[in-house]
Amino acid sequence: MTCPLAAWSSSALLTASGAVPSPRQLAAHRRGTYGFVHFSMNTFTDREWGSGDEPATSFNPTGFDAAQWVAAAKAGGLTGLILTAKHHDGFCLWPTATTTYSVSASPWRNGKGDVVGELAAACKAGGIGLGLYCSPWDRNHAAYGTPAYVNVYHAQVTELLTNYGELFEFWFDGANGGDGWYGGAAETRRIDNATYYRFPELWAVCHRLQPNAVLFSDGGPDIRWCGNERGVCSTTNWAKVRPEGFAPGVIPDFTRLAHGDADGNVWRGVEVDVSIRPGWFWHPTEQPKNGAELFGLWLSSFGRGSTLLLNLAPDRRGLVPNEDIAALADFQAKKAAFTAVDIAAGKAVITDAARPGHPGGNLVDGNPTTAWAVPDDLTTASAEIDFLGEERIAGVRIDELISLGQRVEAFAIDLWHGHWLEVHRGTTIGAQRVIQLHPSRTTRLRLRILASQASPVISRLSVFSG
Ligand code: FUL
Repeated sequence: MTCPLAAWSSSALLTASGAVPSPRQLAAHRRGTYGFVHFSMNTFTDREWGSGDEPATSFNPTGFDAAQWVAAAKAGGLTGLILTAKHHDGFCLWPTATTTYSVSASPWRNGKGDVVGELAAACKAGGIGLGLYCSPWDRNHAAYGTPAYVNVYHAQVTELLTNYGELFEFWFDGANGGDGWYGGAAETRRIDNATYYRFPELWAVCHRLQPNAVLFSDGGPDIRWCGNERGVCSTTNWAKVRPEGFAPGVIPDFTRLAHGDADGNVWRGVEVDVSIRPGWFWHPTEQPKNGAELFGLWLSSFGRGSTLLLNLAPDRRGLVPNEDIAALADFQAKKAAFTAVDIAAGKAVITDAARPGHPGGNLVDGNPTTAWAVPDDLTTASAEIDFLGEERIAGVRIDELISLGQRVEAFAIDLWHGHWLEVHRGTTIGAQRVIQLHPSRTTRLRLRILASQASPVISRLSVFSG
């Protein structure tokens, strides 16, 4: 005979399905929207990819102020900044022991400056995270292409991991154009992206020295690229992949990078990187995107389950230009206005099924660790909210409880207009799905899960009037 208590417990007990995020991957999802900073030699030479022969003396910001970058980031609601500590030209923004091609050879702060150090201190003071990017490709270094350079590169990354406090992310770029200055050789050097840099060995060092930092590259190992720099990720977005064959600069299938793999065996969420300006670096003739465009990019990246890495481009003073700060502030205002009023919060939720201990009310309790869940044998379900009066509806946010895996394959949103009218149909949900709807007035909203790899576990349903 089944003990009723045991039956209750086993049905209430929620277990993971498929690949799940590690603690640092979960933290990366929660970081949400954060910033990139491209500021280096190229800022002074009006280039995107420096050749590596630009004199170190060209780097000379007149008013560098890392606290101003942090204030700009915060105006845009960015939760951290990832700095190009070294871009492809090889110029190091910190006083490294590995090369003389660095801020130490520049006139800035009489050769005593450290951009990485000043930004680390400013991020800490401002309460936002710090991440770093150190380009594997180095168009300055004479030994580039030989095993000796790879030791130099590993030493550079190790310095950055060791000397600047806690990092939330380390960024591994996949670009390699072949030609460069290379200590004066000025030639084309080809390397095998998959093997040359000894990435697995370096990543083990990163994880040992900075266990909370996620490692980004085209294919991971912790978070992956979306496959474009336009700020748009795929509407079907699985945060899991089959990783074989991917490496920084090695992308066997762009579609799989964009969608992830529905049958992926490891967790690997998408990060969408896009610049506030046409280029990654500041150029005198370029202008930033406006707040509405940035809000659109937020919807097409974060809104599709990804994180958003929005690039800032400080100018030759070493400051984020005022027009960029205005755009960031407008972006933040638009985001805040859209999400300000959650008319679902605390409302009664009627579901067609719920597991004991995981009622529909968990969708609207404001607690990201509780969820509405249905019995194991169900892969479809619906939840309905009555607003107890007519409300303006302009958008919704749905979150899966991804600590237990990503499951939902198809969903729909219906509004009550005397009958149920389907106003949105989507595929994956993942960490979060934010959908802007054509604004309308209604009394009830229904979420239908139409297909799911395992019984759906949904932690949030917000309905925005904004
Ligand atoms: C690319 C680089 O080649 C660009 O210059 C930029 O740094 C971008 C974020 O990544 O691969």
